[in-house]
Amino acid sequence: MSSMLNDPMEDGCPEAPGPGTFRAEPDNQQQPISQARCWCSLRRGCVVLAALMVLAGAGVGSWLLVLCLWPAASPSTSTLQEEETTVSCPGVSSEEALLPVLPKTVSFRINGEDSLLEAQVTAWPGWLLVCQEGWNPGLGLQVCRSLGHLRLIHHKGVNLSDIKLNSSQEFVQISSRLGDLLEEVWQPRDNCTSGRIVSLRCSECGARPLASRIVGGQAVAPGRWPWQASVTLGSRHTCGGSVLAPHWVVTAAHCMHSFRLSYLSSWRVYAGLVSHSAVRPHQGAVVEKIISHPLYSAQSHDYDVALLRLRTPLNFSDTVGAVCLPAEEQHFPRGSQCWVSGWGHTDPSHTHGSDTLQDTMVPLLSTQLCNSSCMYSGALTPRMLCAGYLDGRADACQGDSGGPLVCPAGDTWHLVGVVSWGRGCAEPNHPGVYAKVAEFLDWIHGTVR
Ligand code: 4AZ
Repeated sequence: MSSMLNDPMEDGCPEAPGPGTFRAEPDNQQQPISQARCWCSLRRGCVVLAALMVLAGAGVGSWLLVLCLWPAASPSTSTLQEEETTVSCPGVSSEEALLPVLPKTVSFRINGEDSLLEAQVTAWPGWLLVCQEGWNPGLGLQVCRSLGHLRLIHHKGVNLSDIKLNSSQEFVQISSRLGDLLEEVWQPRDNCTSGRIVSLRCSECGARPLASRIVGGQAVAPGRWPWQASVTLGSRHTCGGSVLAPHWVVTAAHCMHSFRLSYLSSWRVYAGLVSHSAVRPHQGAVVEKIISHPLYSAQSHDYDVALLRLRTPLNFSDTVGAVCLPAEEQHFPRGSQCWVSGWGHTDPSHTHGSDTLQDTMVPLLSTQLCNSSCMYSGALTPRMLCAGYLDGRADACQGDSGGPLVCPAGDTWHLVGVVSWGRGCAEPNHPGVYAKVAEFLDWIHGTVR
């Protein structure tokens, strides 16, 4: 940075010749006429020459000046350099380039006790109820998934005459000719020809029924993160995990890879747990199947996700529940206040994890910044994201791996990252790196189907 803003004169740029360099000879009134005339024309010549030299000097000077100042004066070059410096040196400036958010053509929500499906279409004001004509179960599953739910639970048609409606309420109809492209089939209407609209229930996720009882501090009370799981090998906590459904937990592939020679039957998953000392070994759910992402790389940490299928389903309650996946095209911008939780080391110098579940808020960082030369120098792949602090204030650590990084959207929590790796823990300029769940949605849906 400093080299870019150096005074060009200091960099050996020659000084422009100033007016003081030229001086006319003093007048002498005591000289004879011819001599005086001669002296006079000589003087005139000198003046003309001096003027020419002044002009030439000024020209050369300004040319040199433009040449030396050019890099700093050119607007396009300076913008480029500022951006690069900004991104590669967070110590100097923590401003990052804003990521573009792509426009969506249709969004959904499920409203009220009747679970009525509503759609919002680009360039059309308000939320539209969805007519039943053209509806099919495949669309129901797609809508549930696009909202971050794992499954479709129930869908049905509701008579418009059975519900109270605003007189200005508008509708949207599904055009059958366009097949099942979620983005393109929604056409606004004044009414539904069938007189029926769609009611949709997706699998529950992302809710914290007991969250209102939390008063503050770092102590994690039961129910604060109901999707938090502890993945154990024998009786030993090895990694965190997140509950997606009664039979499914997502964790990091490296957790499984490190112990790939262990017996499948030695793995257990505990949910609804806060303190490990309160665990009864038989309470854990037996792991029936470990499915690591087929593209996982132990060298690069790329594709660091694995799914655990449980032999018996978890009992959902106030303290055990599923987290939502990221909704389609849901963008959590840099600075989003997300939370990471786990039983990992509370001090990088410690050799054991924490008995009680810990959590901390970590803001999302842009991958551009995190991949800069001051941080991870390009080690992040598109399947990774960073969260944490440049001053190393708080971070995930060993034993938190596989656990959740969740971000709120209203009252609903979405699993944005899976604790994956990082240089040390809470080291300045080395924030935590997470597997980016949004990149694994197709693989997760395809696997748990
Ligand atoms: C680990 O070894 C680990 N600071 C997890 C997270 C981080 C570093 C190491 C991030 O499981």
